[in-house]
Amino acid sequence: MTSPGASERLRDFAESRWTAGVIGMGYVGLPLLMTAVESGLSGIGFDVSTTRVETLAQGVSHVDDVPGEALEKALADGVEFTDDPGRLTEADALFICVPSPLGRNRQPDLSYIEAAAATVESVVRPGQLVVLESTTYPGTTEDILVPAVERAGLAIDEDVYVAFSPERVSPGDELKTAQIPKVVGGVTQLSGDVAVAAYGRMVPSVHRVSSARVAEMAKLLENTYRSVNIGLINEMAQLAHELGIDIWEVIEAAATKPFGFQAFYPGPGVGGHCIPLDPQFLAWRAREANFTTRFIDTAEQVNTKMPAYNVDRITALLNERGHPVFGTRILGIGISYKAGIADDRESASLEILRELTKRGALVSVLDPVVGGERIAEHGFAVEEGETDLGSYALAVVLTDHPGIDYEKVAREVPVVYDTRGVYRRLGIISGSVIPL
Ligand code: SAJ
Repeated sequence: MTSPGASERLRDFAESRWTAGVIGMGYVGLPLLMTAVESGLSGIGFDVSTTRVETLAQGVSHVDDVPGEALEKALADGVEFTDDPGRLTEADALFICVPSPLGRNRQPDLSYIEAAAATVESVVRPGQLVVLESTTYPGTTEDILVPAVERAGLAIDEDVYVAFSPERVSPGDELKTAQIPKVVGGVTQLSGDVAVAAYGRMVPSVHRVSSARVAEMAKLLENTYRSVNIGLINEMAQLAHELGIDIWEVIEAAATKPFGFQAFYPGPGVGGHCIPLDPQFLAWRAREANFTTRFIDTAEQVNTKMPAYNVDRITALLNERGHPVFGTRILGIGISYKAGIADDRESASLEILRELTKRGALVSVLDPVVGGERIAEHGFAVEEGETDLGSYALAVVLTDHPGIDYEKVAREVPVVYDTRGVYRRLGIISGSVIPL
């Protein structure tokens, strides 16, 4: 099969109804596939999990940001889900949206990206665009994806086009993929042109950068910016406590500055599958270049110690009231890693409650978003919140889900340690509430 000319392919991606093949049906890939289909393109969703594929084909979404009705409509519009990699030859563009976690010793684990590259190598054909979206260190697209397509006997720009475009999904955020500008960088100028044409059909604007490496680094800067600023405010919160100052009031005051300040908030620690992990990709790559990323490392140290700091604050609050941790009933409010979603991966809340349990506390959890089944899976007693909460010596707000009766908690539990500033934000005044 000879590859159509580059200008013809550019026009195809810019104007025709082409097929998007998304590899990885997770919290990034499924919304991207939905965006492609909602933009009028055809879509094939591939995942190695047959169960996940079958469930999606039945119109059942496992991704909070993709409601069942959106999936049903996409199915009616012809979207297909498959665990057969061979189907990907039908796609004109392949988007790789697989996990990029940290492995042992917090080293980047590229095994999912390498497996996806192997799949691409087995199916890639002339005329295809191949894009990596998974967050990774600068150079991954050139180091892993380009050799894969070349081993398939195809040449960059003559046969296939290869680029990187970082995912920007913020789970639970009202902004959806179709509304978020995309950064796109090709491994060559022409590959970049083709990728820009393809994404231009799906997102409101495309910010073109000169290479895949720039695009890879831009994503890491975005998330390192968050990690470092969260680390800063977590440290400032500890200092403010030592000085007897309410950090929440300080942040509220600083945030009145209409320029040059973005509020970040202290908390139980940093969870999720991005902020705790992504900066480590940059730190790891920097070490390979004999470069020390002091800010990333310091933020990592502060953020990973926040759970222990909060356990110590809780222990002190109990001690001041004559309660040992051992044998004392504690109510943990919220175990997902951030408000409004059910995802508890890397959740600092869980780390805090596990440590309190290890010290002998009798911990129950109230988290209507995550739900009783998952709470029980973690080994905690489930608190529904309807009964009187007076049997708890202390409650700790770890995830400030909306819809929880925080006033009831403050009325019935003698001490409420608030790591999220939710009582201040809701304007609930109570003598039993102690902010982080
Ligand atoms: N957190 C704080 N204080 C803050 C902000 C966040 O303690 O001021 C904590 C959160 O509770 C959470 C963690 O940090 O445990 C991460 O928070 P996050 O708001 O960054 O949430 P993520 O990881 O789900 O989403 C982020 C995206 N967030 C935003 O841009 C608002 C973005 O960085 C990425 O698009 C996304 O990760 C990703 O997939 O990389």
